[in-house]
Amino acid sequence: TEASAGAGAKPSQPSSSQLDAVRASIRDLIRQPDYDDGSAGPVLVRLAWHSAGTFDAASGTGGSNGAGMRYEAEGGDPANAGLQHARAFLEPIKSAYPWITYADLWTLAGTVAIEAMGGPQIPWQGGRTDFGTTEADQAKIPPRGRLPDGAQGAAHLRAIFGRMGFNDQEIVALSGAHNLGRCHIDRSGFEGKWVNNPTRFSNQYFRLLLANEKEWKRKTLGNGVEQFVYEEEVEDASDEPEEGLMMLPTDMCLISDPVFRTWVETYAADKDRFFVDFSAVFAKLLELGIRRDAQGNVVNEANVQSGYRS
Ligand code: ZEM
Repeated sequence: TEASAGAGAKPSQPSSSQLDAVRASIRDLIRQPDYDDGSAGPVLVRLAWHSAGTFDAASGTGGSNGAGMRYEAEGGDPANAGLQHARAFLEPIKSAYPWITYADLWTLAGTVAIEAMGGPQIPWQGGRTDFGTTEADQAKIPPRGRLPDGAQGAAHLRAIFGRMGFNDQEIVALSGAHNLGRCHIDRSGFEGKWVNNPTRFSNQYFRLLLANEKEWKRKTLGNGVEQFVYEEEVEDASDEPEEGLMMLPTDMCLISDPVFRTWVETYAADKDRFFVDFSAVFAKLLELGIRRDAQGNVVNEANVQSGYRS
């Protein structure tokens, strides 16, 4: 079918001005006064990450091709709770530019959001296809359970990210995305934001991990979930209490594990180094599961069968 081949709907090579128009439209939707902290940016970054973070290097399965989260098998995974908001934000862009695949749009939006929030430029290449409803395509939807669990520690992070092909330095750099956004009790069961300005990309997350090292206290939420919190005692002129900051157990393991910690210290001290390394590792993440030929064209089973080259 056309959907499973994925090729019929898009131009063989979108021009750079066509892609720039999509980028501009994404930038225009990031400000969302009625959504979290007034921004769609963080949840778009998380959508891009979860679309790719299912990759398994050993079997070559999972990764950013396919946009399987449009289907219940992947979209209904509790690990992806809340990402329907990110997909809904992007739906008008898909309608306006039907030639772009969802898999390309979701990954591109992550890069545009990071840049728009003050982060580094991220190299991005298109050509991903979307899974259709054929049995063969549906079988490519990765099994649940491949994304990390915030309640765990260093061994878990090495197992999950090692499976994708990332080393210790890359794990810490990627974790710096927790400069952005927040946890929602009704999505992950955790609650709160990591930094005071969660819509500004920076290395603040690493600096807070270290600066408040002795202040992070375990807290069990009403739902039984355990996280770490830092509740600064500040006299505020208003009656509004300052919202405390939080860390996941997986965030805290980055300072208790001695090797991870050296990278936290590097990135806390050197924002430029963090930006360079984050850009490289986020670009690598978005390429997981994508096979390209020497010209950068995507080579997948559908292409081979149809002789199509994107
Ligand atoms: Zn996250 N992440 N993540 N992450 N993440 C959450 C939110 C966000 C982990 C995790 O359990 C959670 C990476 C790595 C890891 C973002 C980006 C990236 C939340 C809160 C949890 C529980 C979800 C909620 O309740 O809405 C764990 C264990 C990780 C292993 C290291 C990587 C890598 C990321 C990108 C490069 C972002 C941007 C958010 C904020 C989403 C939002 O809606 O504000």
